[in-house]
Amino acid sequence: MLPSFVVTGFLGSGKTTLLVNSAREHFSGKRVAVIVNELGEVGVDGKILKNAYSEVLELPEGCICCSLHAEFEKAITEIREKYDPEVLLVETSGGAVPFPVILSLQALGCLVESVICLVDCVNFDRYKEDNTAKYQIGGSNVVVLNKTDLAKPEDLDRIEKDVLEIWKLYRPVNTFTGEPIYTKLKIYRTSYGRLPKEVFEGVYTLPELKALPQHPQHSHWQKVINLLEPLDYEDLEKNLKNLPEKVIRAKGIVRLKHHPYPVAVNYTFGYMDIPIEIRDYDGPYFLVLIGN
Ligand SMILES: Nc1nc2c(ncn2[C@@H]2O[C@H](COP(=O)(O)OP(=O)(O)O)[C@@H](O)[C@H]2O)c(=O)[nH]1
Ligand SMILES: [Mg+2]
Repeated sequence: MLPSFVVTGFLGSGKTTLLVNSAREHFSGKRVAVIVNELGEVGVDGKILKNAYSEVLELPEGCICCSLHAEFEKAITEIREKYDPEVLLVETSGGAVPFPVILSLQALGCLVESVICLVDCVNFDRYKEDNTAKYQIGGSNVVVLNKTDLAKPEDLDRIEKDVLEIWKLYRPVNTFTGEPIYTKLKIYRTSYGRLPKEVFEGVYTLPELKALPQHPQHSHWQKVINLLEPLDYEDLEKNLKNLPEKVIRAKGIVRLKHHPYPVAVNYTFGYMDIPIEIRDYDGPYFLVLIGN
């Protein structure tokens, strides 16, 4: 059976960062394939992941837990036939819940080693009431309290308590007996998703799910802005900061004035990160806005 890991978590919580920073290092020397599903017409994460992994399959537009269900299963089969990976990593979109993804993987003969849910400790209080976020926590058996470098230490204990409560309420249960199917949750605290190797050594293998548990309604939208001209960095920052609050996330690949290379832009809940250079990019320039 092909060992696989599902990385889930709310928009901007650090899923791609974890895959680039930590998983890659722990799997060095192994054939690793990555399937990434993003909200957004053109994949930004796919391009960042391709810098780190040789075999990356992108499923843009739509969501692997509902509209792209069949495409996701096709992608698993395709990537296995083409590449014969030793490990499969799946990054779900920030708007997806993990159960249907787990079911598809298990149905196609993958051993789901763990479902890792990233929690954005800086923005948790803003999104913790979101139904999708609750099912993401409930559907995981490893939770990573991420962005601890920016969070207040006193908030971390409270967030951990909240997460555990959500997990107990939203984890899948046996439909007949009502008994929880997952009995253990491991919680880590990290910055930039730097997890210890043990997480990737199959110590948290999930039991098999037999049926699809409840599934929340999705309510995310996205808008793509195509950019024809290079942008002024200060203007870009100012415009992103002035976006309406319903825009949770913005990302894209842009050209900046006075800068030689295209850069990937990342904005989450009012905060813009330092852009990352993508030197060999020659595709279109765009920003995707994602909101509730
Ligand atoms: N300060 C800080 N920033 C982080 C951390 N983890 C991720 N980020 C940043 O948060 C933004 C969103 O991360 P990304 O991995 O793209 O999130 P995803 O949408 O869940 O895949 C990026 O700009 C990351 O550099 C962290 O632990 N600390
Ligand atoms: Mg991502």
